[in-house]
Amino acid sequence: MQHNDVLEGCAGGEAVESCDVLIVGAGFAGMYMLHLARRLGLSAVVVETASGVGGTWFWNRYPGARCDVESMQYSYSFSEELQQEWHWSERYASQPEILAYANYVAMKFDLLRDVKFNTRVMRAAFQEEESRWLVSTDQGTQYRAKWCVMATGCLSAAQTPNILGLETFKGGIYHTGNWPHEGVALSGQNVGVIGTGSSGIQVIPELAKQANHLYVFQRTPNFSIPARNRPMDADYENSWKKNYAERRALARSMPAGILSQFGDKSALAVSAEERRQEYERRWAAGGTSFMAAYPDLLRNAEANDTAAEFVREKIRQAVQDPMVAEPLVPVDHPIGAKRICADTNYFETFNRENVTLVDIRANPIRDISPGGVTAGSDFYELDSLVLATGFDAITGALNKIEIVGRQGLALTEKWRDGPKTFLGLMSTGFPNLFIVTGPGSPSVLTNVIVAIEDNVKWIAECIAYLIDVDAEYIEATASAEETWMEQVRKTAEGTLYIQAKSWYLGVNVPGKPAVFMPYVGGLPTYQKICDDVANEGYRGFSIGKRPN
Ligand code: N01
Repeated sequence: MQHNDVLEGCAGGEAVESCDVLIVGAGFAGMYMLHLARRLGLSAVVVETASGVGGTWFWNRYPGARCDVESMQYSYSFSEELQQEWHWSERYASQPEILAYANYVAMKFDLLRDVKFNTRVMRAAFQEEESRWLVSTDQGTQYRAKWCVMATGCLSAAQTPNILGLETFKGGIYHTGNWPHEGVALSGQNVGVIGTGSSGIQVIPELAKQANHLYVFQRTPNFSIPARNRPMDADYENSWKKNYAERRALARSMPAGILSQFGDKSALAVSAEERRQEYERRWAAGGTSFMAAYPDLLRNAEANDTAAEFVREKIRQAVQDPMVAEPLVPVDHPIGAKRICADTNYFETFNRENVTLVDIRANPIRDISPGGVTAGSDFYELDSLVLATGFDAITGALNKIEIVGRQGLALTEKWRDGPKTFLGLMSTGFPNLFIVTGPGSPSVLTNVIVAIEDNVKWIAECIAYLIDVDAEYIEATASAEETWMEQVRKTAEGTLYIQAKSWYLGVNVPGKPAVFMPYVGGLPTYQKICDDVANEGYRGFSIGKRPN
């Protein structure tokens, strides 16, 4: 095992720091990877663009930002002490509380001393002759590492829309995914919001409270379920803390890694009245487990439509003016095929006199000028513009880095027609480069902290194995990768997910290949496959002393 955490004089006149594991990103994945790498006795360095830990929760500071997985579950499970001592104040944690948690974890496990903040990784190139990754940053620093772990996150590359004249707008432009840390004073202003996905649906009710007038530019209406957020109930918290190990294990046995009550009958096998009662019960309970009512909601269009129709009716009831309600009713995709949203008073916000819905599907934005937005034949004078326009998801953050594998192969080139990985963990041609929750893993369809923990643990155990057998490299074989991608594709084809123009498919980014990226077979199935692969001596990977 190596412990050469020292500066060496090196190539190009730059100092090169050597370490065993170079980790890109200090979000929940990078922090846990650092913790486990240290436990293996390895030297590890995390390189992070931001000035603090937390990843997506560092950047997404818009008003109303909140997790839609319950706080008792959206947290690390690896430390019993941690999960006992941390107190969540609400059913669903707000962004500031999640960021405080991330900072607490960093302090508790003494992580900060190995994180290089305010540093962006620009390039990572595999050095075949020595089986090392040479990683360069925008600060001129370089790292040579045996293993490189991309903990870059699935929703971390904010996507700015290409709208004519956007750059000419003279007011403030704020992206929800990159919200100013000092906050933004919007009170008394006329504010426009473009985008009505999860971020838009959370920020809009908050902005409506501040703005003089809020204009919501909506291209596609979305399904949303009331979150029914509330202060943490002490008995509920205690019941979790008493049974954490058991409940975490149970959660891991569920498709999304979230402990939910799953219906076991088809939505079509029960009477309309029974179904309505079940939907009412889940609507009243709040949250995204609405979709767990029946197992065929994302497999059978007719079953799906029963749930979709229920929510459509709820929207019509919530919005007083039918002329406003109708464009808010989603009709172009099955419910849940785009990530279902959880809200607090979203639809009710359109009853406010200071909120106007602008249907840009009917009246597309023509351009943005210094004073505002023109949609159809109407001009909307604005002081500020909020872009809730989402992310170049799953592959965006990876593709921003120039990653060069064997024989000069660029990852962007290899993924030109869509990402290719084995298990989302490694891509052929890129030995010793691990990806946490990469394309081809269930990641974004799960409680991502569970997915992260499982992937990171798998990677750490894999590295321990490689050290044990004195291997120089590990690389996914081309045939294993091909078979896995076929399995990812086929699994998605059996569902309604592929019927929505979603970021799961990449179609929200102009020019991005339309490939359904997540594995929809569920976390337990995926984890069993990952475990089997490891237990069978890393079947599907070639392991060797030196690359050819
Ligand atoms: O992004 P989105 P998001 N002109 O891609 C619109 C997670 N998350 O940041 O649908 C006009 O979902 C776009 O319109 P359309 C969660 O996984 C979680 O909201 O393409 N409009 C859409 O309305 C989520 O799914 C939480 O027609 C344009 C919106 O912008 C994921 O992050 C909170 C446009 C983008 O919606 C992404 O959510 C927040 C254009 N040129 C986020 N370009 C919670 O845990 C885009 N749009 C609760």
